[in-house]
Amino acid sequence: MKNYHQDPRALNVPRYLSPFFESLSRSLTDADRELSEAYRDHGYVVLDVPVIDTDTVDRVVSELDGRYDDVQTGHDTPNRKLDAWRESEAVVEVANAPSVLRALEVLYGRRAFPFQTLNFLVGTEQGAHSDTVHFHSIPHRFMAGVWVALEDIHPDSGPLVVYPGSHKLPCYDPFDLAIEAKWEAHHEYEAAIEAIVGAFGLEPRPLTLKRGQAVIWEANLLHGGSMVRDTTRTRLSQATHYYFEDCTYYQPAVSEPFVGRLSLKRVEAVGSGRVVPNLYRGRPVEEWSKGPSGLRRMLARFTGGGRGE
Ligand SMILES: O=C(O)CCC(=O)C(=O)O
Repeated sequence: MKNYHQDPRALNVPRYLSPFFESLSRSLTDADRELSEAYRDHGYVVLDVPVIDTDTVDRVVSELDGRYDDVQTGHDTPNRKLDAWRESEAVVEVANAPSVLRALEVLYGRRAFPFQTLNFLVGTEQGAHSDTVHFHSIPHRFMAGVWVALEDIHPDSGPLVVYPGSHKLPCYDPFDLAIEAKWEAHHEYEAAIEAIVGAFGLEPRPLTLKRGQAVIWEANLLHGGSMVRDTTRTRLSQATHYYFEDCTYYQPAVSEPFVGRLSLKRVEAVGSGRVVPNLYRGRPVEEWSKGPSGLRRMLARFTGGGRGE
């Protein structure tokens, strides 16, 4: 017999979202319950204490000096580095900061692990988006972003912005937005989200964090980079994306789940490089795809021929 009131794993739903949150949160400290309620209500929480010590922050900055390689909108010098964790031990330490991993486990009731890092030298001016279009999970919402300030963020440097409460919107995927499920459609995705932000009158909130502070955002929280008003300023920061154990990890931007086209993600844990298996009901997804494909099975059901497949 399941104990919904005591076991956060009795449902495949993150603890902060559980219908049984009241009873599940009785085992939490007051501070952890408040953290969970703020996350549930606003879609993000700022961890007030510096979660990363000064020495580690300095090491990230020096280890990445001169090693940025991508160019972000509006800039002509390299200013972004994807998966620097493969080259920098300090980046791994930031991604695996014990206070962040602990907060994620409190919020979700499952163990989290980082699977991607992005280091920024300057503001990104990235359009508002929800991470659920890039990385989602089955069960849904077991994904979170954490952004750490590696210097005091100046208001003119293009701070990260969040749209409080926007995580309560549907998790829009390309099909919902009537755009093609391909990476090249990203500009159309951003245009659709911009129109939705306007329709609901959602207001961006800039986060001018202090060095070593971190914000955790919910998978579906709209966020982006604000305008860089002073282009001489850096905006040193690290965004790390986290998944949770025992899920299937997929990329909605290039998936058509209803017709069985699920673009699974090959997920490696930052630091160990361990490949984390895509699990569905505790079994590797590959085992489920043996036999008739999801699509054939589904069509068979619709045409009444599902039995005996
Ligand atoms: O740092 C920013 O400006 C945006 C980061 C972001 O959107 C992300 O990492 O998902």
